[in-house]
Amino acid sequence: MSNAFETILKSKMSEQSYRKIEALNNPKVMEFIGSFAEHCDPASIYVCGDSEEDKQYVRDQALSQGEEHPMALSKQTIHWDGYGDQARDKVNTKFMVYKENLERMKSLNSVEYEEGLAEIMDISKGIMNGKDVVVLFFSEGPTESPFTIPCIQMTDSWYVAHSEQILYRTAYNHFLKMPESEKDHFYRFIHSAGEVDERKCTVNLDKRRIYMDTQNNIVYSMNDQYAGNSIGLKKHSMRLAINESGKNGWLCEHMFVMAAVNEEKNRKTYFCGAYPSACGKTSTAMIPGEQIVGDDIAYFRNINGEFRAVNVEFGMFGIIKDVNAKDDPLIFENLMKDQEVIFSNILKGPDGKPYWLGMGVEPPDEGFNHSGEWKKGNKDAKGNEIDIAHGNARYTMRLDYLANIDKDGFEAKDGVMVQGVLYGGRDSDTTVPVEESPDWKDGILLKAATLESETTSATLGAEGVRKPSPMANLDFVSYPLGEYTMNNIKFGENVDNTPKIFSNNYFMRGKDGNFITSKLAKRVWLHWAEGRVHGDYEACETPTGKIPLYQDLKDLFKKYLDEDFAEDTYTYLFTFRCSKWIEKIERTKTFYVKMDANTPKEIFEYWDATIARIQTAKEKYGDLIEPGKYQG
Ligand code: SPV
Ligand code: MN
Repeated sequence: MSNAFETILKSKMSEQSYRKIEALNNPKVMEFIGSFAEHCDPASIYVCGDSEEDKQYVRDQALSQGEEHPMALSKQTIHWDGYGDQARDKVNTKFMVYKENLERMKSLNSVEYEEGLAEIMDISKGIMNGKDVVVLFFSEGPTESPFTIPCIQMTDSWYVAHSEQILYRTAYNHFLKMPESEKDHFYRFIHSAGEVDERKCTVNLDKRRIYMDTQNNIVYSMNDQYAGNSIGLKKHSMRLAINESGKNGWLCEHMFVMAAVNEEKNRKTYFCGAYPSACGKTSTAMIPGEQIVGDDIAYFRNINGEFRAVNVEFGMFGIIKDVNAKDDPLIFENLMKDQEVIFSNILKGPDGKPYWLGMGVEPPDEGFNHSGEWKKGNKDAKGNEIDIAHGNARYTMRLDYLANIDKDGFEAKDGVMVQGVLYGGRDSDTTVPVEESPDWKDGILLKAATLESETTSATLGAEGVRKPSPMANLDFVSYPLGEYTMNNIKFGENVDNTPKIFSNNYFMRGKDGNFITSKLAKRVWLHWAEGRVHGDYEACETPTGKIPLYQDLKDLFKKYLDEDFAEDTYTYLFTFRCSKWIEKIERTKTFYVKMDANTPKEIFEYWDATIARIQTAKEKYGDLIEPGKYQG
């Protein structure tokens, strides 16, 4: 195949690499790689296939280029992002939007298309100068499945490449086999860490830009390394997929996928769940005794009338803070083994071992961390003492190392059939620990759209402030929120086996301000939901759904936790709080008006009707309605 980029690509690639892309016989792939080879001007380009040899080459490069460092255990490595590049940059992450769509997208962080393109092309011109670049092929979801979205990543960061090889399925062979009719459909990600210092950290953070073009399925990420900013396959791809799914009748959600295991009844029930950050998402997916399929991103498709889901990813990019032998034994144990893990932004001690916050192990007084050479008491430029590790420090690890992986679900090309969807917020005084929605639409509008998270002492600013977090997906929803909410409703209503929706709240506080139940109680709420899916339990009505009966929870607490669950604790936890609920719905209405003035009227009408129903209940039963009292 002769092509316009043959000369430049041959000048930067080995014969073997060139042959690999030539074999794909895909002009759009050539054009993508060729045009950025010209524009970003790297010294060399390596084309990475699916072989173990290629994967090893990427690992070796990450170490030899100095982006990762060895640890005492030979298969583990550590990477540090720059001191100012430790989390997602929300300000400089923008949608590039055609003029005619600007009005529709105005509540999302957007830049006019031509203006954004000119800026990003200016920033990226020659940015890879002198660098060795790698091109990789991946799949979102299992390869060669109804869920597959093929992706190409071109990056000058071997840490990014290495992370993606752990987190996603490689798909060079999938690209090789793509039929002619599908050859145009893949996502493109171009990334550069830009100029780096002697620690191999990005220097020009003021020029950090993450620009998304959902109209052409391409994302440009420049001058960053933190994986949430740099990795195309994770949150960038997610925004493209949310946009595409919205047009085509499927869904991309910020959700875990897991199986609740009922040994007594010999059954496995799949749940998906969305929780804003720090509200229990990973710990729910990892409840001891259950099985995990994925912890962050799910695609939903209607396959022959069934609601089916896949975990988009192959690994996990998990928060490492507070992972310790007591609270997260399964993850902790894997982080202590000699197997492939990339630690990021934690301390490498003089003994070559990893140390992080909340590890439950006494850390040394010196070593290397995200600030460089570190000694206890060191201060940063602002005079703040530098901790041993960053609060958003992470581990990157394959999911199938975990003993609790659901192997069948993890590999299933058609995904798993979902029977329950959980939405959980952080709420000290309004919602009950578990409540079932009367139907799907109600679940989306009252459980998913109303999700909120309260600020904690761990975040800056005032404590107890409620932040709206519809579907826990707000950072990634790439078209207007009202439309997205309607698409959620339609998807669930169009399948034959519509799952039940449940809300969760693990954070209700008692009159003394303390949490009422232990972290382990999650398992009880999950198993009540599991039982409801199969018709095992009766429930009592509230103005917003159905809650457990005391005796069933008492039995579940005994069975799963060997705890005696007191009836007055039940009554307190499951009391329906009328005024608080009305306030919550009012806050949601205000937020939707702000986010999407075109939110369909039927959504507001539904919320208003709910408020009226709660108001009537309040007049009849009082502001606080104890479980069992409400009769409609
Ligand atoms: C999240 O913030 O939701 C994450 C981590 O999963 S990041 O990759 O930064 O998005
Ligand atoms: Mn996430």
